[in-house]
Amino acid sequence: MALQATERARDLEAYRAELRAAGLDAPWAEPGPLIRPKASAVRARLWRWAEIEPLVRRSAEFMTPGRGAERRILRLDNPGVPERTSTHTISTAVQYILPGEVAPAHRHTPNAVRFVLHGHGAYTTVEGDKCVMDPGDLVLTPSMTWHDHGNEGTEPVMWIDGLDSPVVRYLENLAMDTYPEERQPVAAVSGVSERRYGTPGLRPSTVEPGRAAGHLLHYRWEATHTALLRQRELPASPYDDVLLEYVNPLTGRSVLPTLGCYVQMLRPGIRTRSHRETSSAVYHVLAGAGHSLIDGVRFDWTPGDFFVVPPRAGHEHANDGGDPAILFSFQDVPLLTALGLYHMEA
Ligand code: GTQ
Ligand code: FE2
Repeated sequence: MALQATERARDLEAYRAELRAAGLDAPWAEPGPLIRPKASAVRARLWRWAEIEPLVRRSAEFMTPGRGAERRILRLDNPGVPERTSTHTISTAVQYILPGEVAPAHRHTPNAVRFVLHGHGAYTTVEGDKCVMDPGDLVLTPSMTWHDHGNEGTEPVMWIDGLDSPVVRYLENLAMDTYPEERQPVAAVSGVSERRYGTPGLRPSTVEPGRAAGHLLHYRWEATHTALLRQRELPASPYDDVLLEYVNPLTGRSVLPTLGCYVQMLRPGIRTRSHRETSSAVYHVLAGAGHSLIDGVRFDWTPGDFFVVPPRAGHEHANDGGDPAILFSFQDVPLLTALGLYHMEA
């Protein structure tokens, strides 16, 4: 009997060696279930603006954007996530550009978004459409659209970049091109996408050709802020209070196929109900003071701070001040939704 068992084990070993040589694998030969749940590598964490800001300013001593040195950025590095991104699907960075500087034109497969934090006078040109940006503005650079930035003002400008590069890398399609010149040509009129698509309730009957076609590229803070304030007295979500998603006005869908952008207002005294989502999020505090509980760990935040909510982590937010708290966020909800994997539970 014992001999038979040893013989069988020896035969199995030999069989498995043959499988390996044939490029095959028999998962039933290992103990445990076929589909093994994997814990998230993403950790809940907070980055303090008081710590980030001086380090961003100092980066100018060591790096100047130009040809071959594309962007002066510092990434929010999540310990545990390979490739130094803020969640497994979202790369977040703070970009810094001084008066007179140009971040040269390029294009790449990842979709990107920027949200301006400080300073006036910078622009992003997207496929020839020059978007002059002010604090609180959101500007899209969809996949493979040519884009360059510059600061034509008198003060340094800082913004947040959000990219779906971890997803594109996973899909093994990371690629980029540099434009033959520092800047791409600019259309005779600026803000073309806003002129075409920027009036709520009115849709143009023709869509221009090109990679940026059908996209509103520039969402201004004034409109965003007004939209939040106008809902101050309306019923809102028990989980997020007044939460707005930036959408493509032509389709009503997320601004980018993988990455959603959101802004929310936690009214004074609000403490939201806890929930879990299959998606992950990177939050940035625009105004107010409060805290979030993420899987039971308390993170106190003030303006400029960033924090990450990993997939399936329970999270709730509280406004601890007397003024509205405003949070901006990048979330991979559209990606999970497209895959039929977006779920939320209280
Ligand atoms: O501004 O074009 O944070 O290409 C990372 C890659 C910003 C940009 C980033 C980029 C950019
Ligand atoms: Fe870029």
